Amino acid sequence: MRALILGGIADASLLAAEIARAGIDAVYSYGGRTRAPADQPLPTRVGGFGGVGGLADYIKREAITHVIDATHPFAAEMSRNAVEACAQTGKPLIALERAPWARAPDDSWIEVGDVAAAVAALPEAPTRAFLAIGRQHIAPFAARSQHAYTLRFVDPPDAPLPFAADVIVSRGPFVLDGELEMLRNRGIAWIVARNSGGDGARAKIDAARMLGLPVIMISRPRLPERPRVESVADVMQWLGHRTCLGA
Ligand code: 3Y8
Ligand code: NAP
Repeated sequence: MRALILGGIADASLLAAEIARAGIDAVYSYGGRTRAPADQPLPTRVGGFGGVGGLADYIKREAITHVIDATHPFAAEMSRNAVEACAQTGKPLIALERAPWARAPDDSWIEVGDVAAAVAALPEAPTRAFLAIGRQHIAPFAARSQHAYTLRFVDPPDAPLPFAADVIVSRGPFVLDGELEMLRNRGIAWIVARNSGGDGARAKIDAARMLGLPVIMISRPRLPERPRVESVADVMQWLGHRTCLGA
């Protein structure tokens, strides 16, 4: 057995630790979005494969027997490529995908389908908005430059921003007290977030509820059907290994 983990988020790191503990031969793959991604207890590769064909070639060349798509729910292109490449090579694929956050009764969410709809959902009158969607998707907000924006990136910006904004450089995972303090100190009145799910980014959603702030919540892209589990233990079972996590 040789597993390929398409990683890049906290759950994938937890899986890598279990796979290493089980002594399974595996490779961890980052997309190469950040300057210094977290170390993994497995051989690691960084960067794209070169589309579906590149991934299929990699699977064959590296004698990969199992593919685990543990990428972020918004990493739609990678997930689609994995479905296609595994179909072409006949290798089994499973997705480790955390459940989306469910709106709580006292959440004030405006649910939208994409970034353009999120921009349109902001008020006309100037306000103060926190965009917690990384750097890849902020350019469309230049159309609403009347607002005072706070952005949060993993790495310092390496190019001029498409509009004036305050930038917080922090890789997370984030905690409630820190989010409450940041939102209060900056007088944030609106939050734009993606429904990532998981614990690493939900603190801002809980803080928004406590402060009574509206959240423009971008829902997840549609992905092709593929086997999907929500826990590391389920992936280990799929690989035929019991895990020290129990269950
Ligand atoms: C490179 C790996 C860990 C580290 C943390 C999780 C938690 C924080 C929530 C906010 C939202 C956002 C962003 C976010 C979360 C964790 C986890 C998670 C959101 C790292 C990582 C990589 C990336 C890539 C990066 C994206 C960006 C997205 C920032 C490592 C730290 C906004 C997603 O500057 C950039 O270009 C950043 C790009 C893709 C989304 C985007 O589209 O811009 N993640 N994040 C992965 C790779 O190269 O393959 O560097 O060590 C992983 C983490 N990101 O492991 O505990 O959910 O697991 N990351 C979003 O919308 O939710 C932050 O600020 O409140
Ligand atoms: P994406 O748009 O779906 O991927 C675009 C291309 O990046 C893919 O086609 C692939 O290139 C390459 N790629 C993405 N993930 C890869 C991986 N793990 N290993 C090797 N190549 C990868 O993905 P994204 O939204 O930019 O996310 C990039 C990475 O950041 C992913 O690993 C994801 O888990 C992580 N991340 C993303 C988010 C988010 O909000 N999007 C949040 C946290 C972490 P080729 O076609 O050349 O193979």
